[in-house]
Amino acid sequence: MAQNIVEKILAEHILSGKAEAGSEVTIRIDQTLTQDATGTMTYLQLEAMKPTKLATELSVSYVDHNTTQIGFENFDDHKYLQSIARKYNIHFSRAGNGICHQVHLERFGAPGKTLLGSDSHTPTGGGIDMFAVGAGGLDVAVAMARGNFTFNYPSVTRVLLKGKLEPWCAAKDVILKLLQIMTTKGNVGAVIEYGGPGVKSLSVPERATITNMGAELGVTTSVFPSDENTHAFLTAQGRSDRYTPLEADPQSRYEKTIEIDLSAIVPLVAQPHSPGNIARVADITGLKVDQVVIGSCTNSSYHDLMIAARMVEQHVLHPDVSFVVAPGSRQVLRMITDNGGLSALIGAGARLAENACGFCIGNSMAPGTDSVSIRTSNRNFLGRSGSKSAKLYLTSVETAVASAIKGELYDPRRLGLAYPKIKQPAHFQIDDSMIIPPAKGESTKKESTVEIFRGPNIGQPPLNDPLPERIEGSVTIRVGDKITTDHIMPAGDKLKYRSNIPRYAEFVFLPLDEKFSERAMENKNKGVANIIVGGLSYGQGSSREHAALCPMYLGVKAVIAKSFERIHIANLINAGILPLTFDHENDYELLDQGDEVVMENLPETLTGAKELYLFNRTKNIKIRLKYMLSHQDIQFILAGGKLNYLRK
Ligand code: MIC
Ligand code: SF4
Repeated sequence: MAQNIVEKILAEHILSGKAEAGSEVTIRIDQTLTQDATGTMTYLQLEAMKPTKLATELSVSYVDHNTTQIGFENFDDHKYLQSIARKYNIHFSRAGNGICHQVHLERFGAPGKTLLGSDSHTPTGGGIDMFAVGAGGLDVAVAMARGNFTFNYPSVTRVLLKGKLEPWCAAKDVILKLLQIMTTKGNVGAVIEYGGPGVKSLSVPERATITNMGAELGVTTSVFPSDENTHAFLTAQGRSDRYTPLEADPQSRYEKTIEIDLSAIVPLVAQPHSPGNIARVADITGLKVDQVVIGSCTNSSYHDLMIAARMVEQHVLHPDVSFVVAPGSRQVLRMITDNGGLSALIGAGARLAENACGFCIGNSMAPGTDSVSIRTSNRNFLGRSGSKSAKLYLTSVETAVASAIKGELYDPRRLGLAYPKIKQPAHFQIDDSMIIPPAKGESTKKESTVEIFRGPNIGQPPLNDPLPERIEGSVTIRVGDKITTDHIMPAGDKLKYRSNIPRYAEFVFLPLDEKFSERAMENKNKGVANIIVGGLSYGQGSSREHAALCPMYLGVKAVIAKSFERIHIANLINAGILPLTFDHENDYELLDQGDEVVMENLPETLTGAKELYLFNRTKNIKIRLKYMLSHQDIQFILAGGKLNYLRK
């Protein structure tokens, strides 16, 4: 039978379950990646599983998020990660080598492979035809220890690309267009497969910009075919041996098809405070700009940086704009250094930021009060930049630089410049000296002699209690639709507490309610369970399992929402927190902050697939709830989380 690309890759990797949309399957994972902000907890959980050997073909630990190093915490954590990498035969990409997704694409990504990463933008790897999925740290630890990952077999949406982009219109505008069509909610369980004649006009880094922001659609991942452009990219990276062609068979089937004519794409912008709030750049006039930032895993490739360099070569930047450039990797930085691109940028007044996440996660370059920041990154959630009143607009590099030149959000087509032609180099500059490979022979030793470095910031992975008979508690907070993990567990200057759950838990829901953590702790100390009530698409955004672990630490026992996003619901289950939905969405209105509630006979109800009710004592009403949990999920919840279950 004709197969699409997703079906082909999954057929090669499926270990158990039915290849049917929505049914639970377990697949073999070839590669994993972690980054430092989720990595410390991932490896603490890996250690707790006591594996003797890793089950993956390749695992890489990157340091790219927490590189600001104010205080001792980050550096200590990096040392912990480096010692763990040595112990478990993991490649270690040192601080300074670049953003995990960019470096992985350059140095490790390979068509047809599966990749599980403890970062929601792991699907960047789909640009090189990997089935690359973001997950919580514990799931990545399990993939390293056991070589597999369990998820719902996806439904495949085809995005058929026709035509070719016009000058000044970029890959970023294509994904912003798709965000306009599909929005950021309601896409859980889908995978996007790109196809059609337009694919050939896009290079691997351009494809990676598109698959990167599939994360914002909420899809499981996105993939491009592997073709001559994939071959050219791998060859230029000195890795042509990793090339295998992979295309969809003619007549293969898709759940649905969306057609995009690339030649009709125009510069677009995601306005505050959602990547799905799309408008045409040309339709927004007179928006004064205070800051422009080029970078992040979405737009920090050699191609992106060179577009910026060529544009500013021909112009002086607007004096009211602070212009920041953060290359994606050491490879990109060295290449633009050697070819004069960097000099052009600095000559124009660019501030060079580290080739790391930095500004994107809000731990540097925070914009000022009420200011407007144009960024090439992927998320513009309220407060994410580190400045609550700032307004973040997400655009292509072309639009961002045009805006830096003009001092206002500006359609690059109006600059009247010749569009810079940036050719993919025949050979990228290859220098892997900042990637420490696994020590030869370490894996064959029975007892590793590697000593693990643990600074005072490194805690223990928190554990939940087994699910009780009844949950008696209070609605500690009720939040609205599209609550992101940045709302639940802010990053920015708090990021350094990622390895220290009790400390980090002090900031749960900080952007929404400064008193939440205190209230939850008080309840916990009185033996009252905390219940969170959420709206649609609860837990959008990042893969950070801290958005489940910290609430769990504070005694949150259940989250009742209108709907959940994929990674976050998995993280809640892993933490032993019950994720529940309303039978009638309007019942959301029947639960207010402070209401006293009770749920009874929980283990029996879940294992017997019985109806679940919550009794709201304050309002004296019974509310019917739903749970979409697999047999396996229920086992994890009964045990008080996946780690408890696995250790038993
Ligand atoms: C993000 O972009 O929000 C992050 C920081 O990369 C997160 C991971 C994290 O919170 O550490 C992600 O996207 O998963
Ligand atoms: Fe880093 Fe930003 Fe990409 Fe997250 S989205 S991995 S913080 S660059």
